[in-house]
Amino acid sequence: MNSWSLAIKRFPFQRFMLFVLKVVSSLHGDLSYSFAEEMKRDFVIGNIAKDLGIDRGGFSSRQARVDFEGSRKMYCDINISTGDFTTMDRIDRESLCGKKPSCVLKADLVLENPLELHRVSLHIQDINDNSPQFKDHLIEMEISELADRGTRFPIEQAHDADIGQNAVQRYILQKNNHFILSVDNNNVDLVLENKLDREKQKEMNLLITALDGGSPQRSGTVVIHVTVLDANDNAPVFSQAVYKASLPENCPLDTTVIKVSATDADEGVNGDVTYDFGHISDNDDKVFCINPKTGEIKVCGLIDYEEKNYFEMKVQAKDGLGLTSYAKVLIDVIDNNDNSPVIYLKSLSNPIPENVPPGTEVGIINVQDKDSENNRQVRCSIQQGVPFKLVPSIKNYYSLVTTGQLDRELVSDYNITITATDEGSPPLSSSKSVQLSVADINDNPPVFEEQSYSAYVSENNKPGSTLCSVSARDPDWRQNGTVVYSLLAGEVNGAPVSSYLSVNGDTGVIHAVRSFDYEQFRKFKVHVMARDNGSPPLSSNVTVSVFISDVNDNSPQILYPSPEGNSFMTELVPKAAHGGSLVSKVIAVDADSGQNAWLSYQIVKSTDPGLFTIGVHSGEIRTQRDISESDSMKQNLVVAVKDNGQPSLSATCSMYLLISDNLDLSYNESNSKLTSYLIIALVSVSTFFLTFIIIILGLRFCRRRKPRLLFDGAVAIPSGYLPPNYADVDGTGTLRSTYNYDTYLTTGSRTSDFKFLVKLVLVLLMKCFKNNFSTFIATGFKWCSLTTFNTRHIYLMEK
Ligand SMILES: *[C@@H]1O[C@H](CO)[C@@H](O)[C@H](O)[C@H]1NC(C)=O
Ligand SMILES: *[C@@H]1O[C@H](CO)[C@@H](O)[C@H](O)[C@H]1NC(C)=O
Ligand SMILES: *[C@@H]1O[C@H](CO)[C@@H](O)[C@H](O)[C@H]1NC(C)=O
Ligand SMILES: *[C@@H]1O[C@H](CO)[C@@H](O)[C@H](O)[C@H]1NC(C)=O
Ligand SMILES: CC(=O)N[C@H]1CO[C@H](CO)[C@@H](O)[C@@H]1O
Repeated sequence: MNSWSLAIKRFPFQRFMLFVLKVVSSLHGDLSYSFAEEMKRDFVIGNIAKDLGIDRGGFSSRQARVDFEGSRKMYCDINISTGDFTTMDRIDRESLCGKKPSCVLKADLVLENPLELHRVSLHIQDINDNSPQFKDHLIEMEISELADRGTRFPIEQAHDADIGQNAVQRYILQKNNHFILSVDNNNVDLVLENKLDREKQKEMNLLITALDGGSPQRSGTVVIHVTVLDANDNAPVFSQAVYKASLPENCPLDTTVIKVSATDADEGVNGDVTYDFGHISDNDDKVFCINPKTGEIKVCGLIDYEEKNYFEMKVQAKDGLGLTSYAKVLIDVIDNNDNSPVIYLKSLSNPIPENVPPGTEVGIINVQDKDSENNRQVRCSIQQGVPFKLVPSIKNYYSLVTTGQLDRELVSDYNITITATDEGSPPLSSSKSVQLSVADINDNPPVFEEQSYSAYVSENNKPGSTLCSVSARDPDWRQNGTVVYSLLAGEVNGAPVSSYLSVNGDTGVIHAVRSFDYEQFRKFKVHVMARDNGSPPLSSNVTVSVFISDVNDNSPQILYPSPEGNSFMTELVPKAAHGGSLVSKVIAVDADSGQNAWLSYQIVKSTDPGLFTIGVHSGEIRTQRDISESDSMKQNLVVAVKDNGQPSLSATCSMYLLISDNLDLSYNESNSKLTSYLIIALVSVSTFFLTFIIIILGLRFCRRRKPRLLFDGAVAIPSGYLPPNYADVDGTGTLRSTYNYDTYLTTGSRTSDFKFLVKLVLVLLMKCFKNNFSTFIATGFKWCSLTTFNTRHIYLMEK
């Protein structure tokens, strides 16, 4: 009863009922027992003795035993003493029968004494003692991300040793995004419902649970590890659609401009991005390089803002299998002040006439700078100290204009340095030299080097001799400055100047055309003109004064006594004359002047050398001692008159002296006759001339105040008294101050002015009539000399 209660305890009620039914059915004939597998040892299946209706004592005596057919293994045994049929070991249905739906163990119950044989069937019932089981716990599976929807991936089924309801009944797939499970007959498939994307999820674990129908239910799981295989389904993607960079020009090679980068979601070769330029012009290609691996864009060539200030390029990113994408790279080049301004001379009036008014435009200058912005702002200037300036004109044009009057004669060439400086930092500058010459205008007349010229020439010069030279300068250019000299027309003493002088037109040398005679005129003036060859010509003139200097070319001329030396000229000397008495006088003149006319008198020969002397300069002959009885009545003197010239010239005359007792003026009949004629003539003429002279003197004195006449006494002696060649050339000329010009003239006595006047009148007469009336003159003088002379000097001084 214990075993029943045990059985009741171990098995659910239904089983128990089934068990009971089986036992009951075996009551008739063979014994049949049914019990669950996995009962533990000594589980009492039933009491055979009881079922066979044999008492317990009888049972043991009959040697009851159990034989299992064909098997050496004893699954069950009989307690002889009790008749209980018990399990000898645990019975596993699955190992005995596998998947067979019914599992029956057959045994023979043998009783001896009498031998009795009973068949015993042991029905072993399945219990859910096995879980569904997959072959592996983890299934690795690789699926391309390109796999289409609906693709099936078979999974090996789970195995459950149990049978029937206890075997695998269904499968459950853990919830996921991509797969569902399809169980169809004996196939379990994973079906791809949503496409895979490696880039989103590159692997996943799917848990499949297999469930049996037992109670309690048992399950088994498997994990399917799905690795999503990459397909090159992603193009590289740039981090920016447009890359912008700026770059100073002239930057060194290998400067990194910018780095582009693209990523590719793919893996391995599919994700290996290489960079290159997309479409790019050949020129830009030389300027930039791209590192295919890193995407760094570097400078490989010369960046010149002036050539190109903006680059636009495409860069390409390509993965291993050739998917590409593009981005733009914009590079701004920043200007550097690397270009100096350039100065162009657009036009230049060269040469410029010197008479252009200030403000005249002479040139146009254009300045260019290839840089930009401030770097191309250019300021222009020219150096100080030139009469030019730059006037900004439109845009970057400048006019070069004059600021003042130009004068070729001062500055004929200008080097104008134009400097252009831009406003970059540091600023660059350049300069250009413009050479400008000033063209001549005939704006300067010739100018003589001296205000006036004087030429000194000795008289009796040779015709053609050089007197002097004039020279004028004209600073103008070429013919405008070429000076030609000429004489201005004029007259000298009534003759044209050209008959006196000539001037060499080229050299300005003045030649005498003829020989001059000091005694004729002492000086004259001519005007020389210097004229240039310009058109119209300019000229100026200068005065050339020619001074003729005296040469001792005139011998003294003895007026008294007459050089002929006839007896008429005999002087009477009273015997009573004391020593020192004036006896006579030698009168001589010299047409020269100055020293050349300074006369000295000398007695070179005399009858009685001790008796007479002569005043060296006065020419007065005086007795040296009282005349004595012994002296000869007739005395002859030879007087030499010398001038002071170098060499000196001289003349001689003889004087006859007669010493007489009474000095009566007894004349020959003819003499007295002549004397009376003379007296009549003198009286009448002198009256007339006195008036005339007074009138002339008055006129001259008033009009010119020259010559000044110095006189003492009542009588004026005009220069007209002198021989004609003593006269001034024009009566007004000037003499050199050193040229002391005086005339020594010995005249009559202090007391007989009238007589002197008469003598003068005689000379005047002679001059007037130009009559060589020598006898007349001689007689006149003779008459005059009869009176006693006192020495009187008349100085005729002219300034
Ligand atoms: C101008 O420059 C040239 C050469 O550059 C030189 O020969 C000439 O003498 C200069 N002239 C002046 C006026 O400076
Ligand atoms: C001389 O001056 C004139 C104007 O007065 C000018 O036309 C001419 O060209 C000048 N001659 C020379 C050689 O410079
Ligand atoms: C000579 O020059 C002066 C001034 O220098 C001038 O007054 C005069 O008219 C000129 N004479 C001639 C003939 O040119
Ligand atoms: C008068 O003159 C003549 C000759 O001229 C002369 O021979 C004569 O002696 C003179 N008589 C007197 C008195 O001098
Ligand atoms: C051999 C054997 O197991 N005998 C047993 C039979 O039953 C009695 C009573 O329960 C036992 O005492 C024996 O040992």
